[in-house]
Amino acid sequence: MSEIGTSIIQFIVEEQRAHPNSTGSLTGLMSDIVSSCKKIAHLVNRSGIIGLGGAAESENVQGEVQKKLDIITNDVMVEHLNWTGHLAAMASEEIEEVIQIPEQYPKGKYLITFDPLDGSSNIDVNISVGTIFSILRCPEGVDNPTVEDFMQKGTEQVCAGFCVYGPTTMLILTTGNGVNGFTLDRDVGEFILTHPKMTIPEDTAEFAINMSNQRFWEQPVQRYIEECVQGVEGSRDKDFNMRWNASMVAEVYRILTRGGIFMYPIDSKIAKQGGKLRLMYEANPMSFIVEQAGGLSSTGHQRIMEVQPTGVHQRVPVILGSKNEVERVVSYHKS
Ligand code: P6P
Repeated sequence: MSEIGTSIIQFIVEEQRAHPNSTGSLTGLMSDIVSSCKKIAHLVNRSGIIGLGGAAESENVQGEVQKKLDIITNDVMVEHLNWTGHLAAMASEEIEEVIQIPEQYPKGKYLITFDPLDGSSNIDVNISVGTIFSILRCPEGVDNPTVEDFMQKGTEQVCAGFCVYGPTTMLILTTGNGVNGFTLDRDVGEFILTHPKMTIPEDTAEFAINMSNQRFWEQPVQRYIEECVQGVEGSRDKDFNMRWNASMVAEVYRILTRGGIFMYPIDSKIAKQGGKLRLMYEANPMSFIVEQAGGLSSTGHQRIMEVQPTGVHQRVPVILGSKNEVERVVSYHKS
């Protein structure tokens, strides 16, 4: 089943039917996430009109100045999900501690990690931003999950997705059975299947990296990017194009549609913190999606989904996208 025009709810329900002993809880949770994304799309789209642009007077756990929308979209996610009975706990980029389910609500069997508004520094300059989420199973018999219960490798993810608030609002989803893209039809308020079974071309001539960090990169990344820039005048048999949106959701969506390699590698400036992007709610969900679409996702030294987490806000280097280019960068890290 992947006919264009199917609503996301019908798609999710029909996927659930493929798992006879499913309880419908994951379907319910995904439906609540879809509602959150619709609300966030509305707020992002009208932020300038309703005075939600600009910075809040606060910093998040990362020590980054929060945008008003960072806080508001975090509240949207928490308030749409905490009463549903599908979750045992949540973890958010914007909140240091694990978010417990209030006493008055039932708990469920899943854990969710999310970045409610990734790339929010782009809000005020009208560049695409997004919501990224990852769903894990809560360990059996755990009633009050702690950070330890979230420390599961990316391979344990049950579902991952992101919503990109751009010229169109699109929700990209995987439950381990391929990647499907849904476009928000604002006239009816439904996400409609428009990009069934998305796959990433194995080759590409387009790289995405923040070139201003070049002097801080390690040698394998220096070599790879230098070869891309040299093109046919160097050792590569083609010229390359470059993109950098400073918004991971925009980069990953582009790669899903036409291939590419996205890199936020370790560099001497951020080596102490282990990288820039966060494992649990950026790198792992995006890696699940990229791998399900036929791409690869590596730290340069290992598959990102094999990294054993040690903290909810842990950072990792990220090299993801078209299989043959990621393999080339990984080989440079080996030699
Ligand atoms: P820089 C956004 O803040 C983000 O987490 C990713 O979405 C994006 O790819 C990266 O950071 C941008 O980082 O250093 O270019 O601002």
